[in-house]
This record gives sequence, C-alpha cells and structure tokens, in this order.
Amino acid sequence: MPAEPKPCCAPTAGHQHGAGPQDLPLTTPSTGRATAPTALVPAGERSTRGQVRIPGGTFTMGDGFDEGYPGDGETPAHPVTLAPYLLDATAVTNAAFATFVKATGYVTEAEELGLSAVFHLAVEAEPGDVVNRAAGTPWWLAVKGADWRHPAGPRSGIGDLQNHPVVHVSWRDAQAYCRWAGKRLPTEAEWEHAARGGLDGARFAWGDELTPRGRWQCNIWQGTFPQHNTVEDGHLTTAPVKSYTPNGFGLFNTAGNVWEWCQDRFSPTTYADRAGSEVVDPVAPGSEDPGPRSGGDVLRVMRGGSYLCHDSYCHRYRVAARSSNTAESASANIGFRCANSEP
Ligand SMILES: [Ca+2]
Ligand SMILES: [Ca+2]
Ligand SMILES: [Cu+2]
Repeated sequence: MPAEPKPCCAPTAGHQHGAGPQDLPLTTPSTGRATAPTALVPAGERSTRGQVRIPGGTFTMGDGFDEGYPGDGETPAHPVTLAPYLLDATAVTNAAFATFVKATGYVTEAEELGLSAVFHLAVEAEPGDVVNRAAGTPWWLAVKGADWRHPAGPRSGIGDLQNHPVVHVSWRDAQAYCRWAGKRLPTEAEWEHAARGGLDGARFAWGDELTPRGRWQCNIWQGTFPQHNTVEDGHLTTAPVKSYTPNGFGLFNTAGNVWEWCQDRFSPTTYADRAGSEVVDPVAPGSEDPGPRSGGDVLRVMRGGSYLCHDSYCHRYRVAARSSNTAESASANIGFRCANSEP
C-alpha cells in the first residue's frame, strides 16, 4: 500500500498541468482544445425525477478508522448537520445523457478534445488511435475518439449500455447537464451523508465488512491490479446503474462503478479547516461554477471510487474516501449523479 496518496484510478486529463504521476497528457501539439459554442445550455425547470428524499440531521463526516491516505484529508471525522435534500437514486445513465445531448446539442469536453482516457484492458480502438500512456499510471491510455458515446474507444458504442453510467464527462459537462435537467450537483457533505444510508460511522455504505456472507456489494476490482481481473463481482468496467443492493436510503452504486463529481472545490485540509466550528450545510469556499469552460484547472471533489479500485492500490471505495480531479478532466470511470434542494 502506498504511503503517499496515489492518484488512484482516475487520470487527470488537463493539458495545463505539470507532469505528475496522475497526469495523462491528453492534448497533442497539433490538436489543442477547440472552442465550445454549445457549452451554455438553457436552464431547465426544477425536476426531482428519479430522486430520493434524503433526511436531514447530523452525521459524522470523515474517516473514523484512520485508514485513509493521509493526503486525501479524510480526517478529522466531525459532526455535520444538513437540511433535507434530494439525490438521484442512480448515476446519470447513457440514456439520460443522450436525451440531454439531443435536446441541447451539447458537446462534451472529451469530444472537443478528440480523445479521452480508457483503461488498457478495455480499449476498443485501432492501434493508431492509442496516442499516449500515462507515465505513473500506465494502465490509462489516451484514446482518440473515446468519448461518452464510445466509452472504450471508436470501435465501442453505448447500444448495450443505455442503463450504464455515462462516463468521459468532466465536472463542467456535469454542470451543463444539471443546468438543463433542473438539478444540481450534490455537495461533498450531501454525497457522503447520502452514501452512508443512515449507517453513521460505518466503513462502507452497507456496513463494516467488504463482502458480507461472501457477497460483493459493489463493482470494484478483484484479482491482480492492473493486469488480471477475476471479475468476481460481474464487471470489468461499468455495471448497470441499478446493480447490487441499494443502501439504506435507496441509493445504488455509491461505492465503486464510477467516480461521482461533487460541487465542492477539493482541498486536503477541508475537514481540518472546520475544526471547532459548527458545520451546517457546508460547501468548500469558492465552489461556485465559474461558468462554461472556465476554471478548468480547479480541483473538484470526486467520491465513491470506481471499477478500478482495489485494496492493493486504491481503497477509495470506503464511504469516507475522498478524491479529486480537475474540472476539465474526463475518463472512462468518472460520472455523476444530481441533487436538488427542497423547495
Ligand atoms: Ca468489477
Ligand atoms: Ca460510485
Ligand atoms: Cu480507486
């Protein structure tokens, strides 16, 4: 287990970042990023379709077991009080995202860029379409033509994946979808409270044991990462959004499957900074959406882990686990679900 926080299983796709182990250079000198005439979508009427009411109250946010990666800032565990709110029962599906794109003509950042990150065992592309390999995370390949409609590359499609989570969507893509859908992203606190499903202080969304009675409760990695996946849980990459038993609040797949964007700016000191104050409906300072195609290099919180998480490398399928990526990043294991405030 790495002593230092690892970039986990999601590459940073930004082009303005220095070479870190998580940085997958996703621009080529000749292409660059196109302009985004469709980035501003019309705001939809508030909708609670597919959402579950999450009770308010006080819960313990953070890692009470002290088993997170130190640099992730999962501690100190601290009380947080939330008003009731609503949250999608599942991650946004390919079918739902297709409806959004059909209505708005929206073009995702990965489509503008012309490439995105695909896990090496899942690539469906001509060899010439694989244009880069992440230095510190060589299982991530930059694949030309990988986008939400072609999650594994140009030779893949979403025909059979309508009820799978949409992937290759950046935080800014998620903002656009939320705006159109009459919804918003959850705050990080809302996400964790909801994912806990009423089990205050538990390690996972379903309890403290990873596989109670030997049964998998989420879609992560089994076998030897990153070469051999025994697929005991049934899935090498994404699973349908209603796989496995929902948690105590009726939410599916908060753990594993795909990372989920939250509204908050990420900081490893978010929890430490709150020490000694009463924390009510928190959101990190400066978390507002700066507008279409702005703030691409701002780190945003991702929660829940993905199908690539494995105890040997990244145990961020624990409910307290935190991660982040830049607002412009997208990859084959990042999606989102939407929230709403009560009227
Ligand atoms: Ca799996
Ligand atoms: Ca998830
Ligand atoms: Cu992970």
